[in-house]
Amino acid sequence: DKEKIQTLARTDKSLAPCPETPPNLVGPLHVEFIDNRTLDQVRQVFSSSLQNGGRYRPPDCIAQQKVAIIIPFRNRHEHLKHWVYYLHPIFIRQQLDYGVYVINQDGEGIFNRAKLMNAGYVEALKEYDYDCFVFSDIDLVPIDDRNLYRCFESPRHLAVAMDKFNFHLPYNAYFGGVSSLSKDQYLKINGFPNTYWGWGGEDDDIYRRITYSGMSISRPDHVIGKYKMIKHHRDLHNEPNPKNPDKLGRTRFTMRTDGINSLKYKVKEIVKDVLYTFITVDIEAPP
Ligand code: BGN
Repeated sequence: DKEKIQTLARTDKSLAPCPETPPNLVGPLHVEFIDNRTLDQVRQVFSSSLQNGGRYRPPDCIAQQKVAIIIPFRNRHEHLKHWVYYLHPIFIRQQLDYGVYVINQDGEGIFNRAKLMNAGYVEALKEYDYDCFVFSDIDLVPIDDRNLYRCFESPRHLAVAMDKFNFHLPYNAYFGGVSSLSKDQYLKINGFPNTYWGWGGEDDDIYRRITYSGMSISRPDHVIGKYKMIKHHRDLHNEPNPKNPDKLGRTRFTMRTDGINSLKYKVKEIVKDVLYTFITVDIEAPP
């Protein structure tokens, strides 16, 4: 069957590495979040090209990197259908060996984006030997497929030109939206903080972890790094947290004890859709 053939192909030494620059990229994309798109339609489109759980690898070459795409999530199915519709074809053209992991926060407690991303890192590694992790918000769709969803010499910030910020960085140290870190880079910063409940600051904390660990960040240019954000109202239970700015002032002292080495959560359910692996986790959120 299909799985067996692909396993054979992988061990076949005659299969060459994929080229450094994927040959089938098209550049700028037309992206429109139309109302009548449905998840079922999108499933139909990709059912023959993806393996269950939102997995794919190029059939004719060995991918440059094994990439886990991690999406922190709660109550955003309206966005998920657009995200998978646009992102899967991009990943396929980029010749990634990849899997999409939607990390769903269980319950109605306060949201915690960075802790969900830590849980996604652990869960993805239980499944496959990923060497690169792309962390993406569910509402951000790149509008140029030359923006490669892989890892680089330095941790990478991919969402550099979002429409909501007028296609500019809101500030130079901005690291929000979409980013990528290799396994080594992620471990070097002790992963992400688990203690930023509610909106704001966790991405700035991650940026500081990177610089305090002696690394810098890389970015695509402003033409390739353009993004469209799906418009939405602020979520329930994700208010800006007034404690977070102070917390950020202590990152240097807390980052060695608050991170992947102190992560605690429970898996409630894992559902394999053709488009993604949907993992519901209990992260012990305060009410
Ligand atoms: C910043 C937030 C980021 C957010 C960007 C863009 C904080 C920390 C307080 C100093 N930082 O202000 O988390 O991604 O805006 O919206 O709130």
